[in-house]
Amino acid sequence: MKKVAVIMGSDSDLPVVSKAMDTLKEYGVPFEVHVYSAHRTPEQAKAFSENARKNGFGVIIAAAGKAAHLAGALAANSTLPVIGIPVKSSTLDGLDALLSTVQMPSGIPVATVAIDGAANAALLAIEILSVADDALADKLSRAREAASRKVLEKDAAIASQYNA
Ligand code: RP5
Repeated sequence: MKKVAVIMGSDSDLPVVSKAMDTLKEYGVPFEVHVYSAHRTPEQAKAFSENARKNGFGVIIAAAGKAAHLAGALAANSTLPVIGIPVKSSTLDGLDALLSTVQMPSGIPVATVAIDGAANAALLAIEILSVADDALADKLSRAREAASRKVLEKDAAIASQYNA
């Protein structure tokens, strides 16, 4: 199976990003984690993304806050799918990072999840890998069914409490 790269702009992003690692572990998807910054270590970020495909990666997740250029910078140097996580780390509540991550110019896409949406970033990466992996696709379906059952149980509990 291809690996998922999880790159964060700073170790201060880890509390948010760790949810992506938890989700990848849950699905048994191999991953590698690094701290590379588009601004503070641009050479390392470039070298990583340039070599990511030949190093066995299938998807890159990139998390950054403030003027969040990391996902775009990695996407500029790789044709692998890149998923951006805007991190809420500033006085602007993450809106700065959201806009910096999502507003990519045509030709260099970044699939952007919600502010601090690390679990969804991992799920989207898993869904991408599942295109070529039936066992992974089955796990995803089973998880969706289990999540639906939980909501239906909650519906039944609340409905029985309030409905005549
Ligand atoms: C971004 O700046 C990082 O991704 C982080 O969210 C933010 C603040 O970084 P630190 O100053 O906490 O290292 O590049």
